[in-house]
Amino acid sequence: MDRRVLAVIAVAAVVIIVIVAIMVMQTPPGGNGNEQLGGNMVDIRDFSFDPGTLTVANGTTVTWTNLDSFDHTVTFDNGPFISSELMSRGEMFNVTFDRSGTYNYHCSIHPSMTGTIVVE
Ligand SMILES: [Cu+2]
Repeated sequence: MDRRVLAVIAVAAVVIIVIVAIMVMQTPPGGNGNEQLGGNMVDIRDFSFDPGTLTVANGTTVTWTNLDSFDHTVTFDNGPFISSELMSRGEMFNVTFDRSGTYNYHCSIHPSMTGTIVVE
């Protein structure tokens, strides 16, 4: 009886260790995914795109969020991807990048606001 209990405890311990190991491996180094390679979020704030250049894997959906009190757009300089409508504060815009390349974009209201998505 005691040995069966010990066996159950041992199996449970192994399962927990495996789960923790998987969680640790899936956590990107550095924590906050916003500003590092591999993130997929661009904040729009203070009349700029942050990060200004975002590198993503092919197939990634990138989300822009307007944190400014002013309207902005995400408008591609050229290329196959659709541009956003006017984005008010708090609005989000998604684009799924399904082909490799470097895509420059800007805000159609404030052309000095520019950003780049690099799709690997
Ligand atoms: Cu703007």
